[in-house]
Amino acid sequence: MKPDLFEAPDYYNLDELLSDEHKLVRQAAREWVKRDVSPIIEEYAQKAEFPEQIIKGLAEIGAFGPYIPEEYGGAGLDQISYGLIMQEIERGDSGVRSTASVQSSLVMYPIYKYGTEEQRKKYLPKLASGEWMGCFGLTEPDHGSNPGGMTTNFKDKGDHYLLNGAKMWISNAPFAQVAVVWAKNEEGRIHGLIVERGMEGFSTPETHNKWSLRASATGELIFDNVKVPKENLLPNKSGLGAPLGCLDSARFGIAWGAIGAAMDCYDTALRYSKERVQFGKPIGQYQLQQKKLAEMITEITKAQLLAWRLGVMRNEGTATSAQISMAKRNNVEMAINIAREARQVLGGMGITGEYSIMRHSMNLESVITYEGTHDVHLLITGLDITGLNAFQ
Ligand code: TGC
Ligand code: FAD
Repeated sequence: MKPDLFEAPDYYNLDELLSDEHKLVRQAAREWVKRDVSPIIEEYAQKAEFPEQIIKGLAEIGAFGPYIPEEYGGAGLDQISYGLIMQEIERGDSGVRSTASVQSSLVMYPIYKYGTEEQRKKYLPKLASGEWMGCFGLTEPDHGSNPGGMTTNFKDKGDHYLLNGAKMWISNAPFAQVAVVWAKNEEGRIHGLIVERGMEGFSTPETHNKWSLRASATGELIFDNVKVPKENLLPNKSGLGAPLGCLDSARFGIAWGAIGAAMDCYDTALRYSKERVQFGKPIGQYQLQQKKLAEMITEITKAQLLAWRLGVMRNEGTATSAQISMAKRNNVEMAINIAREARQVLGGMGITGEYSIMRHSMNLESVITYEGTHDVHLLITGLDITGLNAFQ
């Protein structure tokens, strides 16, 4: 792979909206991605392997629990810092950002928000340091967009719960020590349970043959009469709103992360367009290529503004789930379109692993599907503005 020469675009001087702390946090993440991710990520994506050696570095830049209070091992940062960290990591690779998103928003967040003090103390510091990795089991083979239909269930057996069922498409599953699993009790009410590797009847087979997120490990979670201690139930919230509340946080991170992937594609295409000569001129001098590049920077700038404003509202506690859906949907579509256009700017070189664009392009096919598909987020906006529910 070519050396990482990335320079971040900031066409509207949005840095003026950031605090010194935001910029320091972003700088640390950006330098770490250049040093520890860019040189190795293509090779790991090609061999479809998660680079476990980067876990320590992810923890050091605050990517595990950026907004979890420091007393539990988190970085105690605000939402914009969280977004900036996700942006920088996804600039490197969406699969690496997935690992961080899951650990922070889908494992640490529910334990922090819905767990007991004992659970927080037991799990959060180890998850923040990367000593333990976590995964989040919501999706099932027959229930993806409609998680409320889940059939994974647990029964009260007096001194423990008995868990049965299966989850699929679970990021981090093959190596996670801890799984936050959503299952129905005997009354059909959804609860979160913390399941640990090593519990009898719990297995995590890896999902192979992905053309997307190849540097992220994906797997199933199988529960065959797993005895889960009663103290592993997350007691402070139940119902579908509990897992969906975690998704709000992860979707917010994706709205920022997708900007990183788009910035990397744009920056690569811009540089290439100035260097590549055809018909005696750099291709960047031709109007058709300028149109592509000008539209890319316009869309990136609009997405940056959307993410920044959402971050401000998240910090104030006023952002709605529907506003988060709009940003996730818009920014991922923006990134996938830019990846496709940027690939064309590079001609044949665009399909090779010498450049990051094709990998981003393929990764974004997962990003536009997970955490709610592009269609689901459109219908959430539709419901919000009309009051009419397309899901019923
Ligand atoms: P609905 O009746 O609308 O809602 C059920 C209850 O949930 C509440 N609620 C929310 N609460 C918090 N945050 C949200 N975003 C919420 N959305 C809804 C709602 O108020 C209600 O509460 P209550 O108290 O009245 O019961 O539910 P529905 O069954 O009609 O479904 C709505 C729908 C389709 C929007 C929802 O199910 C959905 O978002 N589906 C998409 C599923 C999804 O996003 N799955 C993601 C799996 S995890 C993943 O992909 C991780 S990838 C990570 C990575 O690698 O980076
Ligand atoms: P389906 O729900 O079957 O959707 C198929 C198509 O139908 C889509 O185009 C969808 O938009 C459309 N559709 C569905 N319902 C409607 C409707 N009402 N109206 C119109 N169109 C509709 N899940 C986890 O729980 N944890 C994870 O860590 C996780 N990681 C993932 C990692 C990867 C790489 C991938 C690909 C997925 C991951 N997922 C995870 C699962 C992901 O959230 C689901 O794939 C996603 O929610 C969609 O579910 P589905 O694949 O079953 O598609």
